[in-house]
Amino acid sequence: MSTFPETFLWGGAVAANQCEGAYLEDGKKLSVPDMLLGGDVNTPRTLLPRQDATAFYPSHEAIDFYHRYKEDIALFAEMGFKCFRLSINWGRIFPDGDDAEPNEAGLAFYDSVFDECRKHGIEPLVTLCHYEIPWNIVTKYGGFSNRKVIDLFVRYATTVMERYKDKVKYWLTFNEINVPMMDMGGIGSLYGLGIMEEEDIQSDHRIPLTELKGNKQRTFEALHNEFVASALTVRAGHEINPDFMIGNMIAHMTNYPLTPDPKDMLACLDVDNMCNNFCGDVQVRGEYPAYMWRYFRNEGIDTSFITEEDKAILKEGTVDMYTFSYYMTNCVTVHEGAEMTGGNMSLGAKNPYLKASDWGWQIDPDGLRYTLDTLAGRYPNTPLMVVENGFGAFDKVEEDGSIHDQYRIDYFRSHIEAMAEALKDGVNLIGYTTWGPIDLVSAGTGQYAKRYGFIYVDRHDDGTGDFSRKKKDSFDWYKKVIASNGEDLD
Ligand code: P53
Repeated sequence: MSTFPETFLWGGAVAANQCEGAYLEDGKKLSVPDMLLGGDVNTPRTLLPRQDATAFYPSHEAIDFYHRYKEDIALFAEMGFKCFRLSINWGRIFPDGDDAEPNEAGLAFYDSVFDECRKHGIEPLVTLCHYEIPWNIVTKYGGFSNRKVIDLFVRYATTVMERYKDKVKYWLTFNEINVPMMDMGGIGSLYGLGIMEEEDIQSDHRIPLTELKGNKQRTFEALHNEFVASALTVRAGHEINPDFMIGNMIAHMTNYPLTPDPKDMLACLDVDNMCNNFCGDVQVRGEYPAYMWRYFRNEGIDTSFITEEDKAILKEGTVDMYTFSYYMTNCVTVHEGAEMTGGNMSLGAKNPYLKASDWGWQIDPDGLRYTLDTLAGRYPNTPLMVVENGFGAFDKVEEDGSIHDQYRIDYFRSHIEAMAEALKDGVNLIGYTTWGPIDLVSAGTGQYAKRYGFIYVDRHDDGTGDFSRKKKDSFDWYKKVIASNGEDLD
């Protein structure tokens, strides 16, 4: 008897902008990721608010999934995937975001992708917005800070939910909706909310994403508009098909107090509430939590944008499941002099008990059990799903073409063991999709070199490579894991 339920959704997850490429094909226009150049572990990605013909943009071709999805989905099927998480690229359906009619070529593309999944018995899990807001929405509307964008998003969401109502049952509204809470200024607001200050939009030079200007008031207003858009989408989705399971998606960066000092514990509570709990509480419980009202008062945020009508919408549009990404944990302390995590994102103090990836992300499988148990306690009636988890690493192709990624197998094994423990604790966990089952472009650094896949893609940061696919050692390993329903992890 397996610890994992018979119906457990094993699979993998990607985002359109990180794998499709074909950035201007069949009517698509520019979206946020198409403006970004690559960086690396120490160098932030940069943005020039116009296209630069001489630059290399990783999203423009990505891994060419747009033309190779049949081959790729067949490989996922060979591993035994029950579920494939992917996003619909908003800009394929409404290229400018505000077009009068949807783009039929874009709709037809996803028809074929979902048909291909169904052919192999794979259940699609669709993210409606994964960091790929049409660029026109950023420059013309100010992203989600403009209430008109709520309507534009809901129109897009209902268009695709209506079209694919018999092909897709599982939906997520916004990827990692809480990311603006971790990085108020640049990346979170631009990726997640499509907002950039006018001064940056007018810039004639390349801006490192870490230097984008931010505005707290505007960020909270935009985030609120996304909550409303998400709730309206949940409500509309249930009218389109009452069987839909519609979830939220949170980047869960679990924190520990660095020391047993109660002041560290309280600081940890504050960070957790702001970064991890706030958005989930709104989307699962349908209202702003008390600690946020206190925060808004302390910070002098004008909350008049949260209207009575919006509050009713949030209550009616609570999600059917809570999904999250889990990569690492961090520590919080009020004490000075603590060593911080390095890499392309410092998110807290270093944990002396944990090792980190080459990108500074601390590896913590026990933290996944802790996170699952904590979430189950917080939202006892809501099924949970881990929709991203994975290990970004440099891979080496041997002369005979093999790729021995034992480090990746070790990472997954320990995290799957942690999920089994959580299931024994009684957590209602319904599925697991690993991040990047096939190598793709990193969101944080724009690199190809930060590889996540069971499948290797021959494509490199200097633009070379022929896009051919190869199985890594982890491919057969994950296949065995799925075939044994999580029992055979050797
Ligand atoms: P990359 C930050 C921290 C944790 C997850 O990330 C994050 C981010 C934003 O970069 O994003 C999610 O590619 C995101 C994916 C992303 C994946 O994690 O920076 O949903 O789009 O690719 C991994 O290594």
